Amino acid sequence: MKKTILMTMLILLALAAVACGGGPGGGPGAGQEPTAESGGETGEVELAPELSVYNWEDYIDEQVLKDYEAQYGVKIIYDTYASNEDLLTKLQAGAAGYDVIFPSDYMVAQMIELGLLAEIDTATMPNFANIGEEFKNPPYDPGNAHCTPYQWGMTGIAYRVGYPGFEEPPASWAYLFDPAKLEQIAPDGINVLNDQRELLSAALFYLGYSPNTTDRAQLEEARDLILRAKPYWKTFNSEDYYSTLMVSDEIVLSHAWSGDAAQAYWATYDDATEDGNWHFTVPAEGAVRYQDNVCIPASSERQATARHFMNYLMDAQVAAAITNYTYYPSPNVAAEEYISPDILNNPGIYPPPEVRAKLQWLEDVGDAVFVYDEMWTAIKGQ
Ligand code: SPD
Repeated sequence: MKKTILMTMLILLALAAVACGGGPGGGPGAGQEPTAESGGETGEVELAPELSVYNWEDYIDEQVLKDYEAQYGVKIIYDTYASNEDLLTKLQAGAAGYDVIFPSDYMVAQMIELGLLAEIDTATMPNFANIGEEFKNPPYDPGNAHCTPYQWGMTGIAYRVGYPGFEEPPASWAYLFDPAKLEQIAPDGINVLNDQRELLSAALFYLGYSPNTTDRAQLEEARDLILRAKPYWKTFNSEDYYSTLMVSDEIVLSHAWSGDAAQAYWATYDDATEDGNWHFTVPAEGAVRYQDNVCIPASSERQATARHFMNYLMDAQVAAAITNYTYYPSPNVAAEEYISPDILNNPGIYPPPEVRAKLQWLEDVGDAVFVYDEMWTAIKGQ
């Protein structure tokens, strides 16, 4: 398996370089003995003995965490969540104790509005210079006053290559919602993302509406479309669907995030055919593009250490190691020389302009969020 070996070598090289170097960014603070955290900025901070990190499932190379622990003596307490809304609920409950979180674009805006995020100053983070201009100063967090970009991606359809029930590629949301197609495919298994904005967006795109609509009638139409299709879907899973459902052929089609689909592709890659069993396509009606971010809850009591960890994640070699593991594109342009060419040149991971043109960001919908919540309760409750 040539490509896997190549990728493993790149990851090892990147990690060895981090281990031998003066620390990510080479900035001061590297190699300091940890003590109880004392204020200060990234370059001067005395690090806390522990840091609580809360991320999406399978969204970081564990070796990156181990390297940080070994290099800085900070023990990372790591936990995962399934959706932006689950993360929000945990933070609003107030008892989480998390120091670093990874919300998506629209959720960053919601959290800022609710006062849930701490402010940061990227001028104190030398590795922020590694982030591409395209990803800085996003509308949902002007001036990156709260968060730094982590990884990005797109939402589409992952499908089992060679399955006779659909044309290839099945580039339409009709494969999730059209009863004629569902009748044919459902016996072999369909999964949808267990994510309210994502699933409602797929339905809204299919109906020709904006994924950010605040029109109640349109949202009710999307809800009803989903409820009609729901009996045909085998699972609602956005955490481990690619490893437990796709790779094992429990299903033939999944609503999917691009990096997760790429993981299934590589997990089933066959040297003989030089292909994987799972491909990814972006529906013609339009699809979501997202940017996940590294942020610090306002409630964190270890904010200086959290900022130090944020800076570490933006090191070029660390960011490359993460992308080489997750298969999600990195906003870190300095990382590109360390990212496997198989990933950089894969249009299912780094989309070409004609695909990018079909993608739309999810935005904070203001008070309409309560209508989205209501639709989601109806969808999951029936
Ligand atoms: N397995 C990691 C999935 C993280 C994907 N980001 C979610 C974006 C939601 N709009």
